[in-house]
Amino acid sequence: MHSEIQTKDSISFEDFKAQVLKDYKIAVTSRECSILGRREVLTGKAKFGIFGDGKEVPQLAMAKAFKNGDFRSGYYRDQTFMMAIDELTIQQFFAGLYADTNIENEPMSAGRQMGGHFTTHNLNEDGSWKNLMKQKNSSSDISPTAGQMPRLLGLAQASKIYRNVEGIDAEKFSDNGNEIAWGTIGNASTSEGHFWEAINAAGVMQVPLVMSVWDDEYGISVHARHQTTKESISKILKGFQRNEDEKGIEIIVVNGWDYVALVEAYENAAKIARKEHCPVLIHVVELTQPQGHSTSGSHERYKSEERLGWEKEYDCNVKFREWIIENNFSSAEELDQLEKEIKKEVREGKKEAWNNYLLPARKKQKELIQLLTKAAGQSSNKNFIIKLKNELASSREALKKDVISTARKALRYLLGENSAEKQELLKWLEEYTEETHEEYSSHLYQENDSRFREVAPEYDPNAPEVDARVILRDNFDTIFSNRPETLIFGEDTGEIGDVNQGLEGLQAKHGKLRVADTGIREATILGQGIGMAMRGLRPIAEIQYLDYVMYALQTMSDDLATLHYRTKGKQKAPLIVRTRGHRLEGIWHSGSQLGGLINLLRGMYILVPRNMTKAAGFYNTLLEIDTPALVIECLNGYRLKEKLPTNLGEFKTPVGVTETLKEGRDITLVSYGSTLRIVEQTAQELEEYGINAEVIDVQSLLPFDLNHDIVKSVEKTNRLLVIDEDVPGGASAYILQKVLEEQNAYRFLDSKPQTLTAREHRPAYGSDGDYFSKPSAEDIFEKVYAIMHETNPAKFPKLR
Ligand SMILES: Cc1ncc(C[n+]2csc(CCOP(=O)(O)OP(=O)(O)O)c2C)c(N)n1
Ligand SMILES: [Mg+2]
Repeated sequence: MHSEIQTKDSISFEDFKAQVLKDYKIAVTSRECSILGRREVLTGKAKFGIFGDGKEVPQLAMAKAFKNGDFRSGYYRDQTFMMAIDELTIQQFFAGLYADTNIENEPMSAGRQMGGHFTTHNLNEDGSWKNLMKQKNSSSDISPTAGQMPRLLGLAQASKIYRNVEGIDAEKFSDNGNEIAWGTIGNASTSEGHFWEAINAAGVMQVPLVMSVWDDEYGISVHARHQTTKESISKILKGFQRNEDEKGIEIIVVNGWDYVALVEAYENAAKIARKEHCPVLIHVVELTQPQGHSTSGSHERYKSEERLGWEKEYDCNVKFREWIIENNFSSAEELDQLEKEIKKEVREGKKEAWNNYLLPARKKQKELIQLLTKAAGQSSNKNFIIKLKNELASSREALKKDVISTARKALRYLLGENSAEKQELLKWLEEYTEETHEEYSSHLYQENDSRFREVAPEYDPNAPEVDARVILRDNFDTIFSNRPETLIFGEDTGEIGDVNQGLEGLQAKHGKLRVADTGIREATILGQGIGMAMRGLRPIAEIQYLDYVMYALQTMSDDLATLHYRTKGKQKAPLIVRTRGHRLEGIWHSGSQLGGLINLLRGMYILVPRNMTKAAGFYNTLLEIDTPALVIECLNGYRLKEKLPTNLGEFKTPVGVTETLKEGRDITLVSYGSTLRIVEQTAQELEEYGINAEVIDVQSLLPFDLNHDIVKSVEKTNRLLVIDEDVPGGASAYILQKVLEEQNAYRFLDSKPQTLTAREHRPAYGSDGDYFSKPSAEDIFEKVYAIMHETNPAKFPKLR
């Protein structure tokens, strides 16, 4: 349905008319989808509906200015735009509502996200990039309001990098940085910090971003007077407006029902952003919600009669229709006829989507009915199984869960029996379970990424011992020299070369765009990384300290960690997040909250190297693969001495592989990061008391010990203690779960498996605060000793 920008001036009346009518058709089709969509929810066929009704006309204008290579980062109101760029059909719209898991039917997320979360397919089947310059691109939406803002900044920044950095292979991603990142957001969501952070950063960075605010005066039931100072985002952003002397952002205000003004506004905005790389905000006012916010409630509860009346009159589709008739592009009768045809088309598309959705379960239902009939024939519980079968057969619109749950219940009636029919049923159930795993649980990580092998660091015979930060610095230098698509940015990252000098001198060598300082704004630092990674660059986003990852956590958890999963492998953001933590002091600088992170960041790797050679090896590995990762360097390790390897940029630390640092017979001590050094030291002290401990460095919390090496150690020592500086029940409990439940280490244990962690509260400040908050060498010694005492009190008499 898409049409390129062509306005009245440049084309004939007939052509213009055809374009207008085509647009009207999209607007009406989209509206009809919203109306029928709501009905599908109210009748129970779909779970939830949130639609783009009342926002159709501005999205047509945005689609006209949107070119191949451009990116959208928006929210759930944008169905009309997606239709206008030819990336959403009627059937696909409804397949999204029903959560059809077939990606051919439901390309937005294969049923993994609710309807209204839009995406385009940017990767080939094997995970490699498509040519993004040959298509229109939409980054995959997420539900948290303003969650799209950090990523938008990075999508725009990529154009700046492609325009200004030499030597990057841009063929699939950019034509001299002419691409725009188009943001959309609701008026109320501009109250979120993410919005302000991104707008300020865009003004500072001067990146080609066009931000549309769809303003319908409400955020669900809450009116603008509770949301926005002066009830107008464009009014209060006035200080950002660029002028002749100062850079800033361009601000345009336009009525959402005025087709001509909208087309002009979007054309104008696109020109400014593409050419000048100046961010533009378009405040689209006077929009409506013909059906209210979503299917969860009705807006009659909170809008006045007067407002509801106004919304009817200023409905953008109604106004568009009036304008078409006034200008003689069509008559009321012709439009009536067109609308009638569209209604029919949408009804039919909806029906087809529903049938397609039911088809796979229906096929399985039939198969199971046959299997149950056969199994019942051989069973002493025949009647019960037939009853189950009949119940399933009577369901006219059975879901997959109905079918599979019937099969699982039937197995209970076949307990103790061993017929060939039962075996057939079991096999069917196993295969079907595997299929559903693929439908609902695949693509959390990029397959094969964890299979990367180690490349050991190499050393000259007289390799110098250097401050460990030098290894990082020289390794980064090699990376930036060899790979023009890599870049690093964060607070104090550029000019001074990070707070620990791991990038010393690299800005001067590789340029201000590639080794860059940013403002203090962790969420959008992360977003810069996500957006640029989605456009083929290899960014490293630096968060100054692990404690401040919390500001970026929403973006990491909701956006980055879910991207590959929620698009079923159709989009990726191979971003490295670099930070430093562990073993500092006090509530705000202890850098130890690993339990929280491993729970919230499934979909990313979390790597905890014990020294800088290991850390540098992780960066070298991660640049070869696509899974996003968080690398936590040891804050107290930068000035410790390590030998400088010769194969910088090449040696690799594998993910998901532990390392045994000390062999032992009596007990397995498992730890990671800075705490590990204390564990190693204590293990030596234990030797003096006849306790021979094995020490294992986890190195990689996600993925965790893929070779199951820890259980091999426990098999030998029969005792297990996990030590870290997180809270009790945090990362140490995760490690225990993995080792006991997945690796079945319980079989080999002669003593209770235990954890030794920090106290439950946040760590107190100062050397004493640290000693009394986190596990000390004495704590570790005494804990291990107590375990050995319990085993052999005669050999290890009570210590205290
Ligand atoms: C972080 C977060 N808080 C709350 C919600 C629930 N929620 C969904 S939409 C919405 C209102 C958004 O209003 P607005 O930004 O004006 O967009 P509109 O729906 O009006 O187009 C809210 C509160 C959410 N999705 N995310
Ligand atoms: Mg709103």
